[in-house]
Amino acid sequence: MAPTTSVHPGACPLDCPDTCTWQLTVTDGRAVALRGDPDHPFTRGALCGKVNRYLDAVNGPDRLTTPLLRVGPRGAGPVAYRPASWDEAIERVAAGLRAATDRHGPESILPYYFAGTMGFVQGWTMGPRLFAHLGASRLDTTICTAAARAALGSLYGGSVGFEPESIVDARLILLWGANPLSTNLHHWPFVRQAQQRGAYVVTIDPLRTDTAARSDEHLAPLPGTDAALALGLMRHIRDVGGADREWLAAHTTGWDLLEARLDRWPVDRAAAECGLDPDLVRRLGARIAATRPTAIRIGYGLQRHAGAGQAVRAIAAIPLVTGDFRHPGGGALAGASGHHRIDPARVARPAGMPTPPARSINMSRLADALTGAADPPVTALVVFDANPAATVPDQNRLRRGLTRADLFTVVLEQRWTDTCDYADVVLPATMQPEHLDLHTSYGHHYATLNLPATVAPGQALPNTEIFRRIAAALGLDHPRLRDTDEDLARQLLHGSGLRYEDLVRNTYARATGVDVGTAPYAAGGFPTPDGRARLHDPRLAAHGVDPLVGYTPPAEAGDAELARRFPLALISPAGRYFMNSTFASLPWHRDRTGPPRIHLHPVDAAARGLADGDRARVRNDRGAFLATVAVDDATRPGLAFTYKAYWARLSPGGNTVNAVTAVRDTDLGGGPTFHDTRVEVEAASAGACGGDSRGDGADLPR
Ligand SMILES: Nc1nc2c(c(=O)[nH]1)N[C@H]1C(S)=C(S)[C@@H](COP(=O)(O)OP(=O)(O)OC[C@H]3O[C@@H](n4cnc5c(=O)[nH]c(N)nc54)[C@H](O)[C@@H]3O)O[C@H]1N2
Ligand SMILES: Nc1nc2c(c(=O)[nH]1)N[C@H]1C(S)=C(S)[C@@H](COP(=O)(O)OP(=O)(O)OC[C@H]3O[C@@H](n4cnc5c(=O)[nH]c(N)nc54)[C@H](O)[C@@H]3O)O[C@H]1N2
Ligand SMILES: [Mo]
Repeated sequence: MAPTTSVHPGACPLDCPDTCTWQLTVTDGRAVALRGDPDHPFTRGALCGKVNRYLDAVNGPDRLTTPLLRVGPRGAGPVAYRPASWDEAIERVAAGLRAATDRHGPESILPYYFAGTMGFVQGWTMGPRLFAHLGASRLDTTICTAAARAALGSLYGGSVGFEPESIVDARLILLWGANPLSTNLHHWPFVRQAQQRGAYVVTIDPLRTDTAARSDEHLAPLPGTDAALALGLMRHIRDVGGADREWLAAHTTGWDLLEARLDRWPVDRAAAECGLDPDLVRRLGARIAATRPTAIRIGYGLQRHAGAGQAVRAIAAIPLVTGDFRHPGGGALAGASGHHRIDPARVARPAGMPTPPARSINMSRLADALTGAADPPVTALVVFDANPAATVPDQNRLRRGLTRADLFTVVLEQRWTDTCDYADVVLPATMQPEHLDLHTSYGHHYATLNLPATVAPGQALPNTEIFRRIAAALGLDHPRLRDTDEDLARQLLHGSGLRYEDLVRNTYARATGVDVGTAPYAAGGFPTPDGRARLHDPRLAAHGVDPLVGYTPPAEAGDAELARRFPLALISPAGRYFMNSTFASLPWHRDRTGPPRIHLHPVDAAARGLADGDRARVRNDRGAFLATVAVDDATRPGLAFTYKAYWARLSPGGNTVNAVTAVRDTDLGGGPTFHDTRVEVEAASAGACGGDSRGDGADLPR
């Protein structure tokens, strides 16, 4: 019989601002080819390198295909598990959750989830809905954008900014703490188009990334000092007459106070704080003052520091001072999610479904929550769409929590990960070609519907179906716990102006009230109660934060005392071929990325007698990880870097960079401070890692 082939449009589910629309070719039920949809207005066809190989993940021999119950010791890998039927596995989960509730109440259950899929159906609706109804602890989802969300919520009234496609009209573009060539690839052609029309592009990043190398200018401040730089720039802009006083008066509050503060931030002070030549700061300030429109694309890298909240506020204040929001292509953008009118929280806790009050637990503090700080203790953990054993800070302490004898852990996963090593029950989950989902985007203004196109391998089920079965096994009979995936998608779209039927027909649609190429805040109208942007926000005092835009210095990176013992600041930004820890086990992606490396400036490598290719131990008081030395002048003396999100079980010594990162909150939002870390690096003696080191993952299929 001739093979049958069909093409199915869908959405890339990964945690990336781009949310590509793709076209999946299915032959005889198997996903065989994937390409970008060339007609999508923002993502325009090409997928990124890592997602070109997404089908390696879908069709991989390591897909989980049956529920697994632990019968051996934790940490021993898949050999410690036996296959089970769904009925037996779900019964086991229900029994574990009941036991936790009987002993310490429902708040002893913690769901832990993030953006393994950005789809709201499989991600942030049915799972949170079930746990909210149970009265389990709520998860404060801080691990990624909490500081920016809080900062922008204060300053602009929400995660809003310039219309992403309008950046083609900018005459000056600042890429600030962002590396779009690795992490926001589909915005880059718009930046290039602006550059070809004569825009001047400046990257502000402690590292000379590919993005920095392709910019017209690169400023490399010390990590965690961006707010000081922003204050120095605003001071110079003001001094050369670049403040748009009319616009400031009409559409902001607090300019008088900020202007007084700028008096105390001469460029020389700001530049000294940032480790920059003051003339470079003055030159950039003068350029901003003279160039309309200026677009500032704020990335997430600068957010992973103790002073992240003030950093985002201060940077996002610059276009308020210059009046840039008057113009298409002017303003700042750290995330576009606030423009979308689809709210998963509303669907997670639907009207009419009882949800007992419950405490919140900050996900970035998971190591704390599992090692005694929580009362009642967390005794049942249900993980989905995340791999916390690799991705949260203070890995050694986290691991002590995950191996607690009285902790019952369930992991819903597509493949065996670091976190599965600690599970009592592992449940096989579907991937994007196999389930329904609905996506917005944090980098553009389109929503995308993804319909199932293939059948899942073995017995894998969508998260939603797993939660429906858990609810039934717990005897919960609220009808909202039986909603189908299509019901959930329709509920998400309710009130958004988009119709499910239209998305079934057209896959994607513009999902916000903002037109392409327009300036949504030209005449103010920010989503604050009075429509004004808040340079001064009295509500912040209650959180112990300066109500006025200002500077919070870094915690470890700027600590001279600590620097005596741990002389190198360490940052761990995104690599190109992994997506957080997703793909980190796949052969093609691993080969492209190489082993964990510690990149050292030639001066720092020489001072330690380290050369390219040497095995090194990177350590501080919290732990250590092993890495191969890469001597690299893309960084500056005193600053080391490594890429985030290798798997621990596949890393030499069994630890990742998160063995040295700290549990510590950003000044606003309770976010993590991954990039605000100090370490020492030394030649590694064989096997010396200092953590609870485990195998090299030899039992994983390769
Ligand atoms: N290929 C790929 N793409 C991804 C991801 C991935 O893992 N791989 N992750 C996704 C996720 S979850 C996110 S949140 C985004 C993150 O994407 P980005 O916003 O690009 O964030 P990072 O890669 O953490 O950091 C960006 C840059 O900030 C710099 N940086 C670090 N500290 C500072 C600082 O103090 N000041 C300044 N000015 N710059 C600093 C880093 O050197 C880095 O080059 O990307 C998403 N896209
Ligand atoms: N040192 C350091 N650490 C960091 C960062 C850093 O910059 N430096 N960045 C942080 C950031 S920005 C983020 S966002 C976090 C991300 O950290 P995590 O939220 O842990 O994200 P991933 O590592 O990508 O893990 C997602 C998992 O979800 C699974 N998954 C995907 N889709 C589904 C599904 O439909 N169902 C189920 N059940 N599972 C699914 C994937 O297989 C994958 O294993 O990491 C943080 N960790
Ligand atoms: Mo993230």
